[in-house]
Amino acid sequence: MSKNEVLLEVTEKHLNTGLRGIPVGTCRTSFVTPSEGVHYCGYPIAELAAFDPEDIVYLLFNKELPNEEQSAAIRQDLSNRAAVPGDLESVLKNLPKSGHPMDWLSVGIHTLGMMETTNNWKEDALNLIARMPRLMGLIFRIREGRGENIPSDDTSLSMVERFVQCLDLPNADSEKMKKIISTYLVLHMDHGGGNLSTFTGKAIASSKATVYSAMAGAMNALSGPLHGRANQSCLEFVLKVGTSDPAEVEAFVRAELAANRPIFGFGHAVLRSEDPRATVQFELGSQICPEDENFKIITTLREVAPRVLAENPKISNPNANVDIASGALLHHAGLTDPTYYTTFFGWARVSGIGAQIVDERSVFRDGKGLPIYRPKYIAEGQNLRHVE
Ligand code: NMX
Ligand code: MLT
Repeated sequence: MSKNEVLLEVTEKHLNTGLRGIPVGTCRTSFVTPSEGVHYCGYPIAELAAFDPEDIVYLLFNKELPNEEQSAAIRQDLSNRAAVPGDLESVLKNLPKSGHPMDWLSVGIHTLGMMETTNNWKEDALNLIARMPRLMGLIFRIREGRGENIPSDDTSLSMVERFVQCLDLPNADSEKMKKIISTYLVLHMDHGGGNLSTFTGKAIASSKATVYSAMAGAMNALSGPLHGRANQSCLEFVLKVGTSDPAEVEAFVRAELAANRPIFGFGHAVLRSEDPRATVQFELGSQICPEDENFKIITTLREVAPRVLAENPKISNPNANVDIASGALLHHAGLTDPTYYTTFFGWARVSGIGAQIVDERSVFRDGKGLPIYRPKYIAEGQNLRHVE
């Protein structure tokens, strides 16, 4: 389908395609175009990348950028909501360390919901956003065996500062870390209505399950290697490549394809050019860590892989996606274990999914909210034209 074409008639060829291209609703927070990528409330993502995450939370919930007063107010509001209720730490301390960090994130969100739910969509969504930095910091510290004497949460700090303070990583350049995480959060907050984790979260919420249950389910969707976990796989891949020599990188890419393994960090269901979220991260990397070995490898991959992937006509988009560069930047910031990378994607996405759930549950249909999700499946062999 071309960029502006909207499918008005579903035929057999659209069945069993993962709903690809089939319009199912409207989205007030963001849209994605094949050539220019995601826009939050009409703003192309590259124009927003340098904003603080708090201002983008305001944008997604209010559909306009905040003025100075509104910006101060959203910071204050999120600070007021930041205290984590109950004894979250002791629950996390009893989780199996062998579990993936994304499973911890999902359980952590579910646990927060069991401790306190207001049953007001917006209240719960904003409370969860405000509590994510502490949850993230606790997950890192407890899993790493640094679960004792965790500094208490200084809720007057920004969201990113609260995470960095809780993490308290020895020898890390905390200013660089804050810049990299802040940009990461803004770039990953939302991506239209139909990406798998957002769609899953909204589908769960349509049963009037809580924001917390919906978000825990959304995190499970995000944890798959074809969706959010591609950023983990991508850095593991980069570490395996181990060279920025173009000929060796090309040989590596070809060998992966021959072994039927995906080239992580390339391709997209909707985009048909390089994802601007990747472009922004490459620009950031060339400012802050041009000599970093992993950054050099992804720079070579960005040149080599699209050319090799384009040889296969069934690949709709051979270009770099959002996951190509984020791992190299996080690694440079001192976060060297790739298994944690998708938790940052999840942390960011809680804002976009939360805002979309609030819209679907309490704004659409004059405030009544959408009905429960219930798409139709056709019995195998039945002719679509003869159904109903
Ligand atoms: N490496 C190898 N094969 C690929 C790639 C790739 N990077 N991209 C697409 N293909 C294959 C795909 O598996 C499919 O094969 P088959 O027909 O055998 O099922 C074929 O090309 C056609 O796929 P497309 O229509 O181009 O893409 P689709 O919409 O099905 O999938 C992705 C999109 C993103 C899942 C796919 O491009 C992919 O697997 N990329 C690598 C993993 C990745 O980087 N994922 C992160 C996506 C971004 N995110 O945040 O979620
Ligand atoms: C996302 O950010 O969710 C990914 O790019 C996947 C998608 O949009 O389908």
